[in-house]
Amino acid sequence: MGFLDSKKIVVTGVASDLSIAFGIASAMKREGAELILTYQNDKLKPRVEKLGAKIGVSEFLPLDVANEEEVAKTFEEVKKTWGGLDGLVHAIAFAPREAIEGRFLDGCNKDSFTTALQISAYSFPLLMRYAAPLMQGRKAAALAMTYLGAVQAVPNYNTMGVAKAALEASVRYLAADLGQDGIRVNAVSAGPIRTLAASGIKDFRKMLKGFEKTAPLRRCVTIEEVGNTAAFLCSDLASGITGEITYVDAGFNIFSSVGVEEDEK
Ligand code: NAD
Ligand code: 0WE
Repeated sequence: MGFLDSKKIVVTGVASDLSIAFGIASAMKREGAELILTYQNDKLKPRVEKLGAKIGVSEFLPLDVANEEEVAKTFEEVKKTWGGLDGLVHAIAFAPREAIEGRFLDGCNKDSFTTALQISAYSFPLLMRYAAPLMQGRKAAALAMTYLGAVQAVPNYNTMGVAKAALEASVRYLAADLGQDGIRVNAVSAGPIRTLAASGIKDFRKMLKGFEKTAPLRRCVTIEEVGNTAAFLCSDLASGITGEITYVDAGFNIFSSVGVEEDEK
């Protein structure tokens, strides 16, 4: 049937039908995976259950990465349900508003920096501490979502860029550490997509317009495209790939802005 037949995968980060995680879950389901979707809190629970039902998923667990006890409990439940785990998708990010707008130093304080790094970066190795024991001896794979702001200074992305840099380094250290257990660890770096996390970000529409002008494919990417690449990276088709950051961004990252006129930027 599909290239993820009989794979058991936990997908975090679904909040709406625009969520990148929803694109990933849809692609994975289409390719034959069995999924558990996690939801951040009780407010999101009914929404995530409804979205799951749309794509034929009926298993859900609570997961707030700020609550380490809950993380432990949730992976206990995964173990009870499946006995093991073939895949984990991390599609979680949060920084206080002040940390992702305006001048970098104005929004970068100990609290905002700590929160951004805790929720958006530390949470990946945290989840892997509980997931890895369930992934032993079964060609498992983990995947995180990142953004260009990790490696280039993108206006306004600010402290989130620092967090994504830590997340990308975590991908490499996890890959180095877990390779001996047959566990692969990768990330997808997506181009800008209008999701809940992007809504309300100042000048996001302008950014999308500029992106469409510059990207080799002259358009934005979709959650379906990100989903297909994520599904591939978690499948045995990608058995030789680990520690890698794969760009799904219509080629945007290959360009430098040197020579771009001020009013075209
Ligand atoms: P989204 O708002 O749909 O998803 C963000 C998710 O993070 C939500 O489901 C939310 O519940 C979850 N989350 C936040 N804090 C959490 C916590 N404490 N515990 C558990 N879950 C928590 O937005 P999205 O754009 O789909 O974001 C998913 C991932 O993709 C993020 O890592 C984001 O940085 C990344 N990304 C987004 C874009 C973009 O332009 N939208 C581009 C590249 C990468
Ligand atoms: O990773 C992200 C955004 C993640 C995010 C979004 C929010 C909005 C609501 C993290 N924290 C919060 N906190 C909130 O209070 N992206 C890759 C999307 C994004 O965000 C930007 C971008 C892009 C692209 C912010 C500034 C500039 C570009």
